[in-house]
Amino acid sequence: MSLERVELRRIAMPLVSPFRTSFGVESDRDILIVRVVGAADDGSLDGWGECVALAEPTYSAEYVDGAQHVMEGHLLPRLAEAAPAGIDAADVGRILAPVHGHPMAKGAIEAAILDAQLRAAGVSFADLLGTATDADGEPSRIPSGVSVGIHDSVDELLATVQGYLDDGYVRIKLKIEPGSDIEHVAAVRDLIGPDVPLQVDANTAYRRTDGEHLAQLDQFDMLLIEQPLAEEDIIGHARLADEVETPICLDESLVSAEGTADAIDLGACEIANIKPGRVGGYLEAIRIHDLCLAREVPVWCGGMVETGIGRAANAALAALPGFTLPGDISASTRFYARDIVTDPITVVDGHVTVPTASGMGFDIDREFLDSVTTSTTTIS
Ligand code: OSB
Ligand code: MG
Repeated sequence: MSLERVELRRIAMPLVSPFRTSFGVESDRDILIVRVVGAADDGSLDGWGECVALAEPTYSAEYVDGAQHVMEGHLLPRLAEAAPAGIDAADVGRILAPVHGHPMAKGAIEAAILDAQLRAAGVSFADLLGTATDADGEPSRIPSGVSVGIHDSVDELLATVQGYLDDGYVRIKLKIEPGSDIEHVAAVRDLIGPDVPLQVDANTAYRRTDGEHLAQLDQFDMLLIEQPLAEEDIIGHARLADEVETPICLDESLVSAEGTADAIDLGACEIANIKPGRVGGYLEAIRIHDLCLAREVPVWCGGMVETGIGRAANAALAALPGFTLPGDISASTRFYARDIVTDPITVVDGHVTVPTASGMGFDIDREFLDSVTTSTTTIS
């Protein structure tokens, strides 16, 4: 496609309830949406991508103002210069590689271009991946897990978890931090019984010396412990994997296929959380899926509190065969009273049907999007 202009939109989206993790509390999201407008042989085309950077650099180094800044000043000019006549999503990673880091900003641009290309071809992302239908030719469905924030009291936590069980979620993930861990997990395991899959996410809140403490979680028969240690601490995670029986899963540490392969080789990554935004886009996410499948490392699709733009594409990705564990792909209503797409993700019998609308699998609710837009910067 040839790029005519790029719109960088910021939207304000209140969450239905505050979401607390070991790195902070989110009550409202300030989200950067990328729209690419261009021309194809058979007409004009349009594509949308969502940047998963949060408002503050507390989950990773990226944050939404920084993502917009690097797009305007460094990423979009490189695309315009490298491909004045046209751009293919498959080339975006290579063109932007001279800019170090900023995978969330790069991934959002690539996603918007991929969306535009697929829409122009009348093909869905699920068609491209081969995940639109299952082995019986029926529409693919993926199991839906929910990520539960840290609660002040165990009683409040149990009430929230019960609500999600009533909604049908088939897997519970609890956010933990020192002081809100063993007791909280014990109470939830007691509530949900032995058969509901359970896992925890520490978002880097522990230290290398916490192995003995974290080994107390082994008694609760959980799927995994997600990112207990710092993003850079691959060796620490490998040591922890020897000390703790529950599999260690990496999230923040995994930002590329190469790094994921190394973490696996070092014994630090027994399970991988693949988040397309964090690794620089859907194409790198597919490469990570493929290498994990070849190495028999189970993977699941994480979430970044996405709107329907990111959520639809995540669902198509999560139907690939290596995604053997339920992802954090909950209903849009888990976070937002109203979504910016006309076809928000829903959960029926604990499952999400893989979207097959052409492009990345969603259509924008333009009127509602406009109503939540706080700024638009157009680059042409
Ligand atoms: O660590 O997985 C995480 C949300 C924001 C930032 C980091 C994380 C999360 C979640 C929620 O756990 C996942 C979701 O349902 O979108
Ligand atoms: Mg995580």
